[in-house]
Amino acid sequence: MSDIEVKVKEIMQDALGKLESVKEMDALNEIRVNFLGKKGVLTSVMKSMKDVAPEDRPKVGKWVNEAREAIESRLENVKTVLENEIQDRKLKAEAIDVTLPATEKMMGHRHPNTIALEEVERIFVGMGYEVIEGPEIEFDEYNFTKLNIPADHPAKDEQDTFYITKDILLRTQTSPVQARVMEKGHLPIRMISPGRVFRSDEVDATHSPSFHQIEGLVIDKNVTFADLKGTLDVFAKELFGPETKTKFRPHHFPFTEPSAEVDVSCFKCGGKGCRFCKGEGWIEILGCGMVHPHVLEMCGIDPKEYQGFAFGVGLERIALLKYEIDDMRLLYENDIRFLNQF
Ligand code: 2NM
Repeated sequence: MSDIEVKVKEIMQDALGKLESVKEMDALNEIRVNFLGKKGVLTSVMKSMKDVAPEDRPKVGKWVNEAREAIESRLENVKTVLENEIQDRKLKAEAIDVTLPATEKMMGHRHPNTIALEEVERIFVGMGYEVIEGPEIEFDEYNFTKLNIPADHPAKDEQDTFYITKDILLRTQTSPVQARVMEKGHLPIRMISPGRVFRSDEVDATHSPSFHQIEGLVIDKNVTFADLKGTLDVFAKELFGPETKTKFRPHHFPFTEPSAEVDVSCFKCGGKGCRFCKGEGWIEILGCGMVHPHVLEMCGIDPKEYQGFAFGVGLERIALLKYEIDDMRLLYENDIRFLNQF
């Protein structure tokens, strides 16, 4: 064997030997560069070709190429093995133990107001009512004037109402929505309007400057107080149970004539009197009446042809009663431990 052939064989053995013990990709690349790179040992043999006799050059070229191919092929094999090892290690490190208990998800809960509202909506939608919402910021005209509330009415006092300008305010009731619907003139009307209302009240167990109302309105030909009584009686029985009785007490509202407040028999004691109804046997739940002819006129409806009844319930009041909550402030804290109970 010629010196040069021995040298090429040695280089090859050296490279293959080093490849046997390679453990990392970096070391593998180092071997590639050292043996096959531009300044590598095998390349330097090729570069020294000028010192080889011309007739020997093809042979030397062949040896070098064979050595290169052997090293390259071994390099590729080792590379595949290393890549598989790296992949295995990665998979092991990222393995998920599916038998571990799952992390608990935080679940929200419907607010008692929402539960009560959906219940009230279900009852009235079942009787053919539409649910119609309107703006929380209103004109004085819709909130008061069109509802027959005179300039000297206590509700209009700056102490009781949040005014934005002289003519614009935060609505104190949802009846302005009904004034707007009446004005549109599509009759008959059967609607409830739920929503947020505002009054300049001090916060305590039964008051909040922002609360919710559901007001109802029916306008048609030949509507009487008997329709109002029948409707609200059905409502009370649906909401508080079939044994519930209703009692209509005369009252005054500017927008209805005659007007009444409605009590329901206590659903805890059945009317005998208990702690819940403060010994009364009755619990007040809403106000109502026949829509005042002047209100109809101001909203463009002829009171000789059409009549109607209206009512208003406090949503919080219903929620507090139905779920036996004794402090309204609990409804505004949104503590999930409280909300989860309903
Ligand atoms: C109540 C009590 C009595 C009422 C009146 C009207 C309207 F727009 F027709 F005039 N809507 N709601 C009304 C009547 C509201 O709340 C205690």
